[in-house]
Amino acid sequence: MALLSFERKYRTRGGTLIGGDLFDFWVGPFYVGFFGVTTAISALLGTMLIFAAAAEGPTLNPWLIDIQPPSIEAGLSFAPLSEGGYWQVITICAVVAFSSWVMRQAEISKKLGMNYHVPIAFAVAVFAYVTLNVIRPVWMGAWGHGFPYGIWSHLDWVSYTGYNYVNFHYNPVHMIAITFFFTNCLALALHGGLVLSAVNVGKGNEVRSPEYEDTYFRDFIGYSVGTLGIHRVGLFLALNAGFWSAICIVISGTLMTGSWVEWWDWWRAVPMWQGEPI
Ligand code: UQ2
Repeated sequence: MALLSFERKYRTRGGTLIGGDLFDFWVGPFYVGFFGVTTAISALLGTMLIFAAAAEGPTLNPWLIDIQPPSIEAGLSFAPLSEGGYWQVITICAVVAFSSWVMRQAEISKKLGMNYHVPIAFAVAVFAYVTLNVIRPVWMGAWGHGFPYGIWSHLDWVSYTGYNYVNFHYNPVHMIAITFFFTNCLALALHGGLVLSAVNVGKGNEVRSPEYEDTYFRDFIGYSVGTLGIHRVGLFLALNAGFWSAICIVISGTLMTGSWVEWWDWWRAVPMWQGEPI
């Protein structure tokens, strides 16, 4: 079906999650919907608060703007705007905007009779953000444990937080997360390379069909995961990368305090190594 006739057929009202017909319309190419409105309001308000907070700071240089959370001493209380309160309201706006965006994806999926892979995937990214700036700070008893909103300052936070646990690369869940990120790169490089090699064959040559892609990998490594399968592998790897990233930071400073290097001392305590020397 040509795109224009497809849109005439399926871009019709009905099937919303919330709000009935109220926001069930399009502005140009964009679907509005209840969650489009909540996204727009919270994203706009959050962005304006970033500008307001930045205007109170020492610089408007975009690289150097830094909006810090409240001090650790302020605990989980509401802080005055200039002492971390901006950060708190911006964080609320961000959580509402990101969650609204998830629901907007879900509503569009539902209207189109599709499954919910896209909102579920984006929800994992939102979960990673919420873990860093809500779940872990609340678990540790202070908003001051969240990361600051600034291009350079958030990098400083990552470095500082890593060194707080001596060497963050010794965190086994961090290792798992990184392994998923790297494997995800391998899978997308294989997939992107394979598809382009089959389709982008140059003028005068016949585009190869998916059987050629399967055959390439059967000839190469004796196995093809298949054209649907590679997308399942890709989504699995991507979601796990985000998920284990969230887990590796939320256990640091909560379940595991101290040093990730010394955490491995459990290995020296394994009974297997405790026998008498012969
Ligand atoms: C494949 C296939 C594709 C692909 C790729 C493969 C025809 C177009 C990349 C090969 C992938 C394999 C063997 C699995 C890789 C697994 C990991 C964990 C990296 O068979 O079907 O479709 O794009």
